[in-house]
Amino acid sequence: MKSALKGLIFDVDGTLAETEEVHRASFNTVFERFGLDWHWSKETYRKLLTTTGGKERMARFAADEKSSRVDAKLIAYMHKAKNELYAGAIAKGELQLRPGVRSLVRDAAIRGLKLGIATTTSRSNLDALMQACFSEEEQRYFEALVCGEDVAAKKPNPDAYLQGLAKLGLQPDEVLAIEDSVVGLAAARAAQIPTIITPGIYTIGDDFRGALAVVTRLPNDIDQLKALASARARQAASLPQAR
Ligand code: XBP
Ligand code: MG
Repeated sequence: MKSALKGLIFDVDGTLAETEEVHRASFNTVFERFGLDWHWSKETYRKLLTTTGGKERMARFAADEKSSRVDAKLIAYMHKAKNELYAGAIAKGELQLRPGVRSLVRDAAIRGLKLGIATTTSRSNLDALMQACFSEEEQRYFEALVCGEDVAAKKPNPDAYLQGLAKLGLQPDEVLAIEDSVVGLAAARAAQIPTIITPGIYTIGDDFRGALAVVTRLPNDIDQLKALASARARQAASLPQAR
């Protein structure tokens, strides 16, 4: 990074928390309730995750299955029902933030960095997760929230990140994106934002070429995050490591 770090933009699903198993279980319950013989195994879901957005994911599956019964109207009903189930499960406290997230967010806020969210999930899902996992004070740290409904095109399109930058009033090289997936990395990179990857249960082993760094666990504070970013930048420029 050439400029001073002034902000962080976080992805949600798979990055703040391992939410995808709750999404998947909610999708499957809804398919049963609507009388479909669909069931998404982990393997199927892993492939479907390359299509971001729950409605888009169902439309892709319907097309793959050549299912004429499933039209846009039914998809919209099922998506609403899926999100209600998801929010209910999250409100019960089924999920926790991934290691490092809370302390990194708190340290960033204390140091005056601006925080944003760029996600392809629905606003109702984000609200449910924020309320369940962050204190009211921590929720207020996030100045810019960009969700699936806010963008014309979801990730890997850069819209969510471009809107996040605009809302924070920052330039791409003043922020770091924190992501867990290849599509998320592509979206952040298309917005010219250097990206730290923390792979999740569905993305371990994926090809994250182009990321600034890939870490199994997010660092607890901004100094460690900056060290990670600059070590990798020095490596990329083939400069000697500072002693
Ligand atoms: C990951 C996604 C989302 C969720 C489902 O979002 O692809 O589509 O799986 O969300 P993120 P909706 O960018 O946070 O990784 O059903 O609300 O669309
Ligand atoms: Mg994600």
